[in-house]
Amino acid sequence: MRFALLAALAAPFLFAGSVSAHEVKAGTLVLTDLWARATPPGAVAGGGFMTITNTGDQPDRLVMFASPVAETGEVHEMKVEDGVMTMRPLADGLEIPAHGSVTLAPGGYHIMFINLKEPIVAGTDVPVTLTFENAGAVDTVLHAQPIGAPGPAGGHDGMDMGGDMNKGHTQ
Ligand SMILES: [Cu+2]
Repeated sequence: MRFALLAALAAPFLFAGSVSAHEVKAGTLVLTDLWARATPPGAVAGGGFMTITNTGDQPDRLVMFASPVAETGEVHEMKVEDGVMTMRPLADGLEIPAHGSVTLAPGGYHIMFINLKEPIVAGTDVPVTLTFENAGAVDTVLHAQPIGAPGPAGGHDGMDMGGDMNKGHTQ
């Protein structure tokens, strides 16, 4: 009986495994909706996304990203220039304004896994380290969503972005 009761209690948490279930606090920052997009076998790059809210009076910056599943990581901006979707590393990092929030999402800001050592598999948690100028290094996980998933912030450019990512980072 006790086991059955525990199972019943646990079930809602198990099924609440959505991307918003997990929240990370670091200094004045709160990280939510932490997710990554699954990659097909052989893909060299992948994208990670989240919302970062700054409750403090000082701006902070996401300056570095690393993960054991990739050789390197970069903080990227994606936008349309002259009708072409391009992306580039943010040399000074990504600013999180004081009392503001920034959402990393497909088609916009993202963290980029470069030279993946293994595919990102949907349903798994991908370990990452995010380094902020003020809040310091934050170790957490991204919940991997299916290939092409638009994620919690929407977007319909899933497959296009995957193609661009591969082109952008293949020598
Ligand atoms: Cu990128």
